[in-house]
Amino acid sequence: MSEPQRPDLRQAATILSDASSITVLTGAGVSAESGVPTFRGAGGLWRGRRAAELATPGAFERDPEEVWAFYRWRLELLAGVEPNPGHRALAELERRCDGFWLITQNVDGLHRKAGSVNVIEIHGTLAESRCTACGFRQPSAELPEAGLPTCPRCAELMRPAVVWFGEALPEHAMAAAREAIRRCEVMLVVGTSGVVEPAASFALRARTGGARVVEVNLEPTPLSRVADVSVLGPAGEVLPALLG
Ligand code: BV8
Ligand code: ZN
Repeated sequence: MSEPQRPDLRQAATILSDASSITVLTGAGVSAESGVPTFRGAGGLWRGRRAAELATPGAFERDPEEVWAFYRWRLELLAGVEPNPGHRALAELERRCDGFWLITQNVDGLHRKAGSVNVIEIHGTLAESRCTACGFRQPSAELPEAGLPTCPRCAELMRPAVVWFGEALPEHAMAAAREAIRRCEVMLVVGTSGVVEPAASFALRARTGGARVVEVNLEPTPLSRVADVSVLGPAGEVLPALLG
């Protein structure tokens, strides 16, 4: 991916290098090259079920064993993955930029693992689990290998510390995200299908506030028409190229 041939890359790189405050929004696509299946791509299936069917309070209510089997599968998968050049490029961008916020829909923890600091995990994190009754939190790695994990404090059922469909996003994360959207001169949207709300509206909100929008994705998305420039290509190649 050499920069001079691609006018879209050059335009995107100029927009980013001129900005003193940048907010990034990432989705599952930024972790795809690390081997983490995306939600809506082919890999988004588990035992024939879509992630969105399992990532709901109803599914957990009906069949906590199945939902825990799904999350244990994802936790095992995450144990073996590393950040890719896309994650590392975003950590480098943060070091170069005065104002920088990284809002992620991902729950895989790979941005922090790559060195990103100002990370807003709006959909929570798989790295932690919490009690359904008393709110006790513990690292997911400390959960028993099998069976339904119960709270060490009150013995009620533990759940992954992620936001399920139909659940409100954590207020502190939403407040931080709103602030990051309000203050950015540029929003860089990477690897999201732009389907899941409220994150899907963040780019439009940034643009309405006067920010430029740059998108990086393998294919056009509903956010492409909001973007000043949409660079098509894998994040692991495009993001390092954007930093030049
Ligand atoms: C809320 C954590 C309100 C869990 C996730 C109808 C019925 C029910 C609900 C709704 C409804 N209509 C709207 C809603 C609201 C719902 C929603 O938006 N649903 C959608 C599906 C229509 N939203 C919610 O429920 C949210 N809560 O609205 O609450 C409320 C308010 C007050 C009180 C009560 C309630 C909660 C949403 C959070 C759900 N949790 N994850 C877990 O991980 O298990 S969302 C899940 O989807 C992941 O977090 C994921 O990140 C997110 C978005 O998906 P993407 O990241 O975009 O991934 P996807 O696979 O879709 O796309 C990947 C993209 O990458 C593609 O574009 C692909 O081209 C690209 N790509 C692939 N490879 C690469 C690449 N790009 C670059 N390089 C590559 N190599
Ligand atoms: Zn408890």
